[in-house]
Amino acid sequence: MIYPKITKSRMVFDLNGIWDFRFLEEGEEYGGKNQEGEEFLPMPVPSSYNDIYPGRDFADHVGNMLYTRTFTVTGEMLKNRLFLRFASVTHYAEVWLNGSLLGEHKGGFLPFAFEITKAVHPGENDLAVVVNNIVDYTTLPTGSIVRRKFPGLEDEVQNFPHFDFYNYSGIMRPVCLYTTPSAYLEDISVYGKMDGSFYWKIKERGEGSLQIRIKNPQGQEVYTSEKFRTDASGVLSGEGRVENVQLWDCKHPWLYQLEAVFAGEDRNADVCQESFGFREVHIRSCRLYLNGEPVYLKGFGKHEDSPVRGRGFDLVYAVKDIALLKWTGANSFRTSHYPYAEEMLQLCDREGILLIDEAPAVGLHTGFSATGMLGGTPKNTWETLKTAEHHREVLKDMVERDKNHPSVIAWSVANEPASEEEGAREYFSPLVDLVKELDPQKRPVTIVTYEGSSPESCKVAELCDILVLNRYRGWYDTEGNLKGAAALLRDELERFHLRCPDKPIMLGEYGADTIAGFHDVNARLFSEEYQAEFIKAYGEVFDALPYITGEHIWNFADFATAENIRRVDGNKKGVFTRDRKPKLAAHVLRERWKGQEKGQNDDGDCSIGCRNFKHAGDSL
Ligand code: GCB
Repeated sequence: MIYPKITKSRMVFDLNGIWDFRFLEEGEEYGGKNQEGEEFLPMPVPSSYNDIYPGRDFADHVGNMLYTRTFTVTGEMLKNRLFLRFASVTHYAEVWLNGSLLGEHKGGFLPFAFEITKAVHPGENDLAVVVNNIVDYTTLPTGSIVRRKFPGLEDEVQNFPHFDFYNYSGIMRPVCLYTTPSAYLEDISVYGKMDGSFYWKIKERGEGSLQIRIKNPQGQEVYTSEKFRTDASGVLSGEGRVENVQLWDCKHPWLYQLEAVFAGEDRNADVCQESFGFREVHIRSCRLYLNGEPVYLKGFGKHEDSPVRGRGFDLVYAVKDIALLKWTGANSFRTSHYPYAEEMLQLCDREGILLIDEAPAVGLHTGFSATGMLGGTPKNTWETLKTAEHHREVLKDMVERDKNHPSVIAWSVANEPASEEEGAREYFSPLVDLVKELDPQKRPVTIVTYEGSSPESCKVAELCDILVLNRYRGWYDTEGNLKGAAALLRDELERFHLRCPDKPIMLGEYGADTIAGFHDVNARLFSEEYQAEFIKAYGEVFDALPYITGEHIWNFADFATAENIRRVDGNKKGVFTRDRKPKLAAHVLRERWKGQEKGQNDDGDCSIGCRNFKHAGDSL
């Protein structure tokens, strides 16, 4: 899917702003028409709707809500094809245009578009979106609906998310209209290798001729061709090579641009540009390599989360987060637990940040307790869940959307599923194969696993190219005893290494809830000192084990969760507070990560080979 950008042939019109908003009652159908006397509230788009107005009933509404607005179409716009695009609507959208149903979309974190050329007229047009925020055993992420009875009261419907982040919803990412000529480019796929060779594929609609141009990071044209192959399904492809290639890495994230010019029979050419990098990701002998150099991943699990806007996309927070990430000396993060906004990935391409791009598949575990926490033993998860088909769809859409980003160095198919249960391998094996088949670059694929899935019980380790483990020794168990926690951690990592001696292993999550400003000389639970000591204790284990290829701390910043007695005003495992102020741990990490940088490279290269792999090599 091509990101909407103004080009020589395309216009883009922003539909962000204040929309009209109201809840639909249980059982109320929208039907394409506003009713007399309906009252609407102003609602900013993009944003999560939840925290905009006071009231628990408001924030925790379960079911449908209605967003409406009008927009004007000009005669000039209708000389082209016109599309309506949503970057995400969480979790389900039914889109109505001028009283008729245009289409629907399931899945809250990936874009979708409809051609509306024939459905609009010059002048004002009515747009309405019915949004549903229910999570259950058919959605990703998952959840459960519970109807509770209270004496003397009406039944109450509650929706329990099976995940530890607030179920923010609404139109949370930008909405726009864009135009294309009648014959147009539908998708561009492109990547480059270290030797300067590059490969592209284009899906187009309509007959026409194609020209490909490549510009180097300095804007000079370095390649042009009109030659291509056409396969049976009409996909055009080709390859080429540029001389003196400037590789993409964390220190020098050089971006090239492919320009495709597709001229239809009316000679009205569609022109689109796509950024890409020349870089290679490999795994060899339990190490991850970027452009042939071992890379150690330093960073965080994150969330798209900030005060007031919830999960609503916010460029200010996106840029600030990358700045803070770099300030700590981090080089990477995981888009836990859903694909992030496209603009964030573009920023990471530009800033040289490495990403593990995660599907919104969290909560695939029937042992979740009503508070959304992993509280029980999973039972028949893989017979109970009805997510397999939707999981395929979101993986397809995620790879389709994000394939060209050089910052994406690996895919995560799911977070903390019941991977120790019978049926897990059968569920995941076709999904991992699907990602590999769809990804033109064949990047590493992982399934992020939790403590219940041990080296002895995990059913999916062999499916993963890299083992990404979430561990909370010293927090959810062995709490307060960091020596014991470190010993348990090390023992488990050794057992995983014995089982999969050739696979790199990294910690995808480890962390401790920490109340900013809460101090204790004895490093007690919840104090800033405990979080700092926790990070140091884990760091010592990693440094002693050569096959450890990365450390992602949970979490970059404090974030909102569903209310429950294990959370005080949200999840406080942030190294930064929710408003991005550093806790003590931020300084500790900065010292650790920036220190490694100095030890390794005098010129301050934080990207590659941050850990000393000399001894690691000896032991392999
Ligand atoms: C996990 C989950 C993450 C939670 C975290 C926690 O294992 O992957 O979503 O927020 O633990 O803080 O408990």
